[in-house]
Amino acid sequence: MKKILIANRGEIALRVIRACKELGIRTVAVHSTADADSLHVKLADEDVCIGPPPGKKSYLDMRQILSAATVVGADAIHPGYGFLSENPRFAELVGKCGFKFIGPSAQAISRMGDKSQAKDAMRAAGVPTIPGSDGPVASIDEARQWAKTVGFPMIIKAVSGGGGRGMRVVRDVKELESQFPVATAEALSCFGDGRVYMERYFERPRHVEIQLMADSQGNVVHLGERDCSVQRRHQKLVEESPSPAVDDKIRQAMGKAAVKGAKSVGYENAGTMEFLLDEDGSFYFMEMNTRIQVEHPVTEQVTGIDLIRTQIMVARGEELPWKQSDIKVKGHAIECRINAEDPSQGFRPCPGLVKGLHVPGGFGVRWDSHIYAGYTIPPHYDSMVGKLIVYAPDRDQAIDRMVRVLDELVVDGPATTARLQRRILDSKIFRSGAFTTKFLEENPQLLEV
Ligand code: MV4
Repeated sequence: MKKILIANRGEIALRVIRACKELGIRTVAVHSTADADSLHVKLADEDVCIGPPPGKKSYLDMRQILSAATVVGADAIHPGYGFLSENPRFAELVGKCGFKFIGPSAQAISRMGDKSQAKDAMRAAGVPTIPGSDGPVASIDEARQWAKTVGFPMIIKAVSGGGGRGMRVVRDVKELESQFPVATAEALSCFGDGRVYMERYFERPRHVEIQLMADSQGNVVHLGERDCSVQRRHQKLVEESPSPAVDDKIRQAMGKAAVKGAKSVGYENAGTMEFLLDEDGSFYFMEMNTRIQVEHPVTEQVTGIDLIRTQIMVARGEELPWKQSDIKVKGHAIECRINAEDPSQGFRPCPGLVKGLHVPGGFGVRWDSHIYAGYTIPPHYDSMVGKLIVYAPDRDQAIDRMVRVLDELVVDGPATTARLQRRILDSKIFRSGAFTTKFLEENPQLLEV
């Protein structure tokens, strides 16, 4: 593998370029006209403009990306996260055009993309799943039947949804009857697939996910968990590893279940199994993400393993260099996603000029970002401007370090989420580790300035 095209932008494009440089692989950046001055374009060996600013006309345009890969003579394509990373048709087309897709097979992406089918596959493999309908629910009558066996409260989820989009909680038969048609209509308009399934609803769960890595020889290892319970409207704000709610026993059981599930579907490359962790320590499969995730650095910090480098190595056909027993989680890592959004104005995106920038540094600090002083954040894409990651021997020290670096960070120009994250990190409740996905809903004072 001599040349990789990165079908993405922003910090993840940069992250992949950096891994390629260390492996002696040439890099090709693709970009929209809005990203001509982007750092991923400046740092790549070659670059190709693939269209106008809207994602649909550039980073989501498969023909543009495949043409670019053909013209430059790339061997492989790294999709990053978002955009085409979990599009099975793209993964298939990449292969058909003679390039290696750095990720799982189109079949694995497609199977895990159907949330109901994914759940079936995991249940069949012996992974604990949330009690609910066996497969999609076709009618209100059927929905009522499931409510009788499962019990309220229940949650209606879109089969083609994911990441929290297209979900509806119902607390009694009346709500079920009124919400079921709304949920199916919404699923159809949002995902082009009106099918929904139902589950028992957990009121105060934690979101814990297991990082997986698999090679083409069928070896699968897990790299511990990440806790992503600090979210607002399904946007993660803080992620950490290890989870303060997971002990060695839960970690082992969850890791073993995730590896078993991944093996059962012939999974290859990096993936993440999301679990819902109940207050009593029981966990249930929620969904599998078939891409590298935004929050992968916290796992890299606590395991010492470069996940992007490993993705490229297994895509080249190399065997994983470690057995499960070689992988050790040490210390504690926390990540804050810094978004150019104004929390005092309902998290309104704040694109525009970054007049000045001071990046924090020091022991145990990592900044993964594509921005620089003089950079203009384009309004066409998501508002993440960087990820601040700290590593320390234990959770308390990691929190102290994160508070210190959040104080040091200066993004002059756009409003950012950094001060909110400082308040969260410095709160008693975050420090205690005893919070759930309802954290911000139950502590709205943290959102006030
Ligand atoms: C749930 C749930 C409670 N009960 N399923 C949100 C993301 C998607 N992966 C599934 N999600 C949830 N599924 C049942 N049966 C609560 C959530 C949920 C949630 C999960 C993880 C992180 C934040 C969340 C915020 C609200 C709801």
